[in-house]
Amino acid sequence: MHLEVVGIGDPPLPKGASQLVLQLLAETLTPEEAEAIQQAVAEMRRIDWEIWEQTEGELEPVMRESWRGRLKGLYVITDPQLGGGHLTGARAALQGGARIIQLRDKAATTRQLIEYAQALRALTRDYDALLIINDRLDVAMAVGADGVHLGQDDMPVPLARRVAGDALIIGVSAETVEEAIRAESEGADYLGVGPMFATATKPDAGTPVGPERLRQIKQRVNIPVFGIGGITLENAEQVLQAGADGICVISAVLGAPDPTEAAHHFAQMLCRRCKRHDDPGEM
Ligand code: TZP
Ligand code: MG
Repeated sequence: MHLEVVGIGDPPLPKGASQLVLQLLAETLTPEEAEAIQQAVAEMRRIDWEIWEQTEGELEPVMRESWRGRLKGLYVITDPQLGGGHLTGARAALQGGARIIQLRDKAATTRQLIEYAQALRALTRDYDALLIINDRLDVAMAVGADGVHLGQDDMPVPLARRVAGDALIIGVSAETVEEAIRAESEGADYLGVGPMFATATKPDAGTPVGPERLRQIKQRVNIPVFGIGGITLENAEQVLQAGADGICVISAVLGAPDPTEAAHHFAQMLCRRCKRHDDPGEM
């Protein structure tokens, strides 16, 4: 009996299917035929693996480049206490024009986080927006989020990269120029620099570093930089003037009487700035 591999199958056979087929045919196959089928299956697996290895190497840089263009604009971090909770708040922010949503909840159990993250994954897909998970690389990977955001006390970037590979955005909080340069050299995809101004949302955020720090950091790194902390519609222009690629907010959007309207004002401000710089980006 001669068997030739003609395709991998569409849809592919479920895992273990070849064993099942062999069991079903066990009484009708000669040992030589069974051996030939086993070899054909092994060959298919080898071809499958080769294709995976080749395309993975080619696709990842392309994927990373496509994110670069999306790491800008209005970035809203959800809060369980603000804007009606994670889902309602995120929906309002997206309706107003947010392009990136981060799930941040320091009190939730892992199971709750997974549930929020899964719901936010579906929602952000509807709006073609990015989903980033704060702190938890495992949750980000489990729900197919676009990325994870890590602080200076969280998992070191090289280790996160080792676990996640290139197919995940890694954002890093940086307060100083040194932290920013290190994060970029370790493989961070974007930075959150702050706190820009005093904020009550994160009591341990530290002394404000101001837009000037963001300007210094922008001069030293090539990855996108977001200003964060105490940003309002009144002071956001200072952060943009300092060179921010986007702004990251919680209370100014989710604590507003109408979060969609607040997000819309921020998005318009960012959009006007893009037009001034002849940037065809949508935000
Ligand atoms: N990281 C630095 S400041 C901050 C975080 C999460 C809080 C930002 O919240 P707000 O309400 O926009 O100041
Ligand atoms: Mg953190």
